Amino acid sequence: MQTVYVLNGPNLNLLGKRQPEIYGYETLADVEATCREIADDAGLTLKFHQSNAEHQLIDWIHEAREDAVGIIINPAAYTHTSVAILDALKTCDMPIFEVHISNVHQRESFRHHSYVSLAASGVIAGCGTQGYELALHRLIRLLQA
Ligand code: CA2
Repeated sequence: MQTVYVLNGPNLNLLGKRQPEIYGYETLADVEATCREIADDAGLTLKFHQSNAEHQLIDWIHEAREDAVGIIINPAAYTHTSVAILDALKTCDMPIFEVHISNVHQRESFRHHSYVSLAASGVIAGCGTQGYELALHRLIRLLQA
């Protein structure tokens, strides 16, 4: 079975528990359950992870490089700071989708720039947690093409 990685960066473990006015009421476990349903229906294996540590996210990207057909990543604050995550993603020869729950372009100017976008096939922002589903559907479409 083909494997897809969904990776989540720092503080996203708090999803649904703090700042619902920005990030909504769904928890990361809810997001994982929805992604798993979509992946199961498409016959894909889903690896879903969250870490607050940059090196851990990079290690998972290296893993994905070896055994995945696509990556969906919400790098959270590392989006705006991490050349290391960008470099890791650039070694992956597969579709990569960057997801942001909030509309980063409507927020502080430091959130307007993304290093990760340089490696992304597509970017989804401001669609709430549904952004993960949209990215997964797009990835499935690409895999079936
Ligand atoms: O909108 C997004 O998905 C972000 O990637 C979320 C990051 C932020 O730094 C980016 O600029 C945009 C922050 C993730 C923090 O997640 C929390 C979730 C619930 C409560 C508190 C933080």
